[in-house]
Amino acid sequence: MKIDLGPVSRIEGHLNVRTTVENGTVIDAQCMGEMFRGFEVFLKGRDPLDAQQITQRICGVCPYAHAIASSYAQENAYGLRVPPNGRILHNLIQGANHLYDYLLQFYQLSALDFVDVTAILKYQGADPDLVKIRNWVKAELASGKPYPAAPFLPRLSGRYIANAEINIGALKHYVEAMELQKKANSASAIFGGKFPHATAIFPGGCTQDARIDLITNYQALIQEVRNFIHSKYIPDLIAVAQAFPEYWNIGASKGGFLSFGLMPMGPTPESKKLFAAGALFNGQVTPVNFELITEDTKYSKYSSPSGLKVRDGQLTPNPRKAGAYSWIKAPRYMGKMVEVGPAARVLVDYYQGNNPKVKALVKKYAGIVGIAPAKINSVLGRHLCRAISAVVIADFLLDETERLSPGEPTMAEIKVPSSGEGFGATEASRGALLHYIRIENHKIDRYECVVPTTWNGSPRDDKGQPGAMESALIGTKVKTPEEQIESLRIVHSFDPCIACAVH
Ligand code: NFE
Repeated sequence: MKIDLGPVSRIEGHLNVRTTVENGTVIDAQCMGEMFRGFEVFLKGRDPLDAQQITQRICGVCPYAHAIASSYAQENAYGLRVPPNGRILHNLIQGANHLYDYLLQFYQLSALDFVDVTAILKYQGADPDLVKIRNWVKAELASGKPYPAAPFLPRLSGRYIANAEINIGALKHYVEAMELQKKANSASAIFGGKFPHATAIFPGGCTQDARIDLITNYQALIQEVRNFIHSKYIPDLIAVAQAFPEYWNIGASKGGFLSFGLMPMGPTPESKKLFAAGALFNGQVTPVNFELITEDTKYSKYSSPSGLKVRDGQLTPNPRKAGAYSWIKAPRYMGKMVEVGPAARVLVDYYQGNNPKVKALVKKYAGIVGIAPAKINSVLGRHLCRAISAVVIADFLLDETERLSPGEPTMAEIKVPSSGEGFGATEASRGALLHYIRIENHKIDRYECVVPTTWNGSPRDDKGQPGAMESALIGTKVKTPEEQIESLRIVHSFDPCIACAVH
């Protein structure tokens, strides 16, 4: 029996997941990106220095990642040497955005897959947020509406957390997390400009100065976010993991892992990074080579040739193409399917032995929840790796602020050459992000983005290999095939963003 799970809610953009279920098992899954955008088409012919501004509009969740990837690509194309302050401010703006995004993903986009919201009806206390939620849920349930108390209810059939205290605590944190997201965004805005589309991020650094008052404001905000991560986010995550241990064994993708590395600690984007770059197959990490990336289009709604390298990328929409089922292309590394995102970022770093803190945190949290690092390839593993990323990044950002030199330059002088090309790669919160720019006659001649959800949410490639999310869904046992809370939990663990994926 074929069942469409779309439109999938609590994600960004329009995604359908078409499943085929037999005897309570998903035997096939197709991820269908259901929108077209065309950024690469309309970037052609523009001033190269517009690229880090325009590409931020790909997404309202991870705009800074696009600005950073575009800036790195242009820095490479222009041969810029960024002053230390510029590199650090890039990191401070981007890192705060990661913290915002992890809290959003866990509380607003995933927690309600596990938390029993109806527990609030038992709440007897006087916390104003919880009283408000309780009264609202009660009134909605009594209203006779077909979908009362959305987005909290209605729920899909399945088991939720049983402990009322944990459920009620999680709802309180659901509300608090939004305040902390605001603080993380305010921290980014101090140097980057108003969220979501920062005007201060440029190739060569940042147009804002590294003033001491700005630094202390930034530190205070990140310190508050860090406290929340340690006191609420991590304990809530562990509570979910302990209530649903079966999800260490559900939702493994069936390929390799790819990370482009996050936050350079030296003068160039290629310097040693907080999280290492690498491609991971069978426990072996190899250096990333952008020339090994190709994009297949057999099942994508484009008539552009299949298997092109990034620098040759083309985008000719063909909505009625026979056999095509998605607006997302199918990027592959060495012709192989890979998962990108928090699990890839942590596993690549772990196996490479790059950051001792990452290794220690994997061991610590794996110990607390009683799993082996290999189980990171799972629904809970992706959630755990977001939390590990949050802990590592929050500490790093506070350290980075100490390395700023107030009064020193924050920008390199920019001279755009008449022609040139450059790759820029980073880790967006959802994973490996690559921008490529080619300049001719001072204008953008070609621009290509290979985006995290393009990897994870890809359709089949020309060889018929499923994308990472498709592969994670195939084989899943589902108790109620029409609803499939198990499949939804898998999809949410990838945190897909279709606006980015189709760009
Ligand atoms: Ni629109 Fe994004 C992130 C990027 S995902 S959210 O993180 O790049 O494809």
